[in-house]
Amino acid sequence: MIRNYSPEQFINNFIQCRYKEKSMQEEIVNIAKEVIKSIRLNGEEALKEYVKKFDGIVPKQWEVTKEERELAWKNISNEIVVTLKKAAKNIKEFHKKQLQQSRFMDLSEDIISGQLFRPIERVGIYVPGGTACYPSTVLMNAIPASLAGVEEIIMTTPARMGERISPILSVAADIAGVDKIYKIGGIQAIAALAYGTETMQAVDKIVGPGNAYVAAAKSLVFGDVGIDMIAGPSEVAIIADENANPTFIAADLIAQAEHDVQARTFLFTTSEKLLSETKLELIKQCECLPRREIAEKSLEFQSASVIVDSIDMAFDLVNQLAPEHLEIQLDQPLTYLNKVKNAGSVFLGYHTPEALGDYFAGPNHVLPTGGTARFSSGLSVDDFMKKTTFLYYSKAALENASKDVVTLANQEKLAGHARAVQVRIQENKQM
Ligand code: HSO
Ligand code: ZN
Repeated sequence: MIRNYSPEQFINNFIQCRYKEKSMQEEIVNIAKEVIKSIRLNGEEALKEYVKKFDGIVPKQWEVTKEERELAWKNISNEIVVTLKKAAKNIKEFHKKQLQQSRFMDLSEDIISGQLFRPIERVGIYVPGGTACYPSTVLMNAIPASLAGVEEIIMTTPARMGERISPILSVAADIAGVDKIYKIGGIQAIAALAYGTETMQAVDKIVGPGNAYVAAAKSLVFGDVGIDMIAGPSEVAIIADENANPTFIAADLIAQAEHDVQARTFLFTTSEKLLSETKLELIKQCECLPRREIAEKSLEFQSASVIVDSIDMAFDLVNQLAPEHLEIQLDQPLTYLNKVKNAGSVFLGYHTPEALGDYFAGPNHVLPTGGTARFSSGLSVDDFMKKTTFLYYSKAALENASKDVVTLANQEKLAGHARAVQVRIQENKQM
């Protein structure tokens, strides 16, 4: 069960060794390199070859047909449809407010400048099949893309027996505004999205989670296309004092731990009593958990509890950790928000479990992991937009700036740059 660390031990074991853990397995990277190169050079033929090799069966056609998408609606319960729609509505409402308008920075007679906001044209969303086949992931990735105005949203996911994709993923894709779904998984999917084939047009950016093979493939195609991030194991950190409820805390730690044996959970508390009660709760609640083995391994090997002298100290450690999720289970939780420097998403108070955000409330669940919240953010509408600056100078404004630009150009020994200004000034003078 979750082990105790002193603050110093915690820093040594969970923060300072952060970079060593991340190096990707060479073997996986080599396989990804080979598959990507082959699909990039030989398109469709190579794609079929690898799908056959890794999945056993090649689907009759890559794209899920309109009829198949319609049929999926009949294969899931009405209850789940209603719930998916409600979640989609909340996610849409939250993300709509992130939309930014193109804007002028300067708008005078002589100088005009500003920024254009434009959607990325084509986006690919990778959705894993297998056990981590989550409709919530479809909503969280596709809704911000659709709100940004992406022209074509393409989802790829592996097909069961080469033919059927999960009907719930298909319905979630319809609700979230996905244009096309392809029955391809793994490295092959990332390669086909990045470079296109005879039957598939390449995309400009690839988002979405995946296993180690997908992660390696995404990092290899990055640069030729954009990617969202390389997600590591999911994490939660909880800050609590003696007023918190150990049953709630244990439940939230387990909700994180059940994701994956590599998932990480952290509890920072000023109260020894709360910690020991939480440990008892963890044992009790794990007993009747379907994914008990996974959760127990995560709690045993990837997790930590730390007794802190003060809540300020807890925030200091959390800011160094930069967790994906942070729960503040304290009275008056809002008053602590300004202490948060590094975290993907924050959950405030006793009645805001992370699970609420994972599925339903509105904020995105695609978040920076492994300390990357120090410099990056969760998925948002911005990830599907580009910013282009623009500038206009009148003759008079250029004349005003000319001396300074020429000085800098000469200093950099770029006479052509200086001339590009001077020819215009001279022309002005002749007129
Ligand atoms: N906690 C995961 C998201 C998720 N949870 C999906 C359940 N389904 C990473 O934020
Ligand atoms: Zn989750």
